[in-house]
Amino acid sequence: MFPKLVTLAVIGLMLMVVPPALTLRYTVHNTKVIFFEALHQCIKNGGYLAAVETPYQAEQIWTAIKNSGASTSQVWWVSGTDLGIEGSWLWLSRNKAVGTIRGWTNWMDGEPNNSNNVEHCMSLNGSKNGQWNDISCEATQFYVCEYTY
Ligand SMILES: [Ca+2]
Ligand SMILES: [Ca+2]
Repeated sequence: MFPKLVTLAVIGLMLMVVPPALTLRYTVHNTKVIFFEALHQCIKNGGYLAAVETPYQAEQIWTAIKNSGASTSQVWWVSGTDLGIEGSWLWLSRNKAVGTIRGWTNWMDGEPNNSNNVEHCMSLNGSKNGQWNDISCEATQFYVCEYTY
């Protein structure tokens, strides 16, 4: 009886802490577009430009990128931006601040650096296993969409 209670407690705890985004699926688009075109294309496809809220999601997305066969020297857009308020990062696909879940972020060392005061969109760096870098929203890069089933 006691182990059953523990199991139930663990399942209950998992339901509380595991984000609903576990049920997301991803598509990797190896076509270069600016950030807002990526946002647009994902919506047109019935999804959204991806958010990376947890290490699990980061791993899922990185796996999808590797499976896409693209060179990992490339860069992929995800939906983080600080375009509205410099230094204040949001996921456009979540209406939530970056780092909302347990403060987790995945920036590369020294990033975000808002280089030349023009870097307001988040990209995954293929040469850094998908760690994040802020770059110009006008750069043309690949992108990752997410979909709820
Ligand atoms: Ca910025
Ligand atoms: Ca940067």
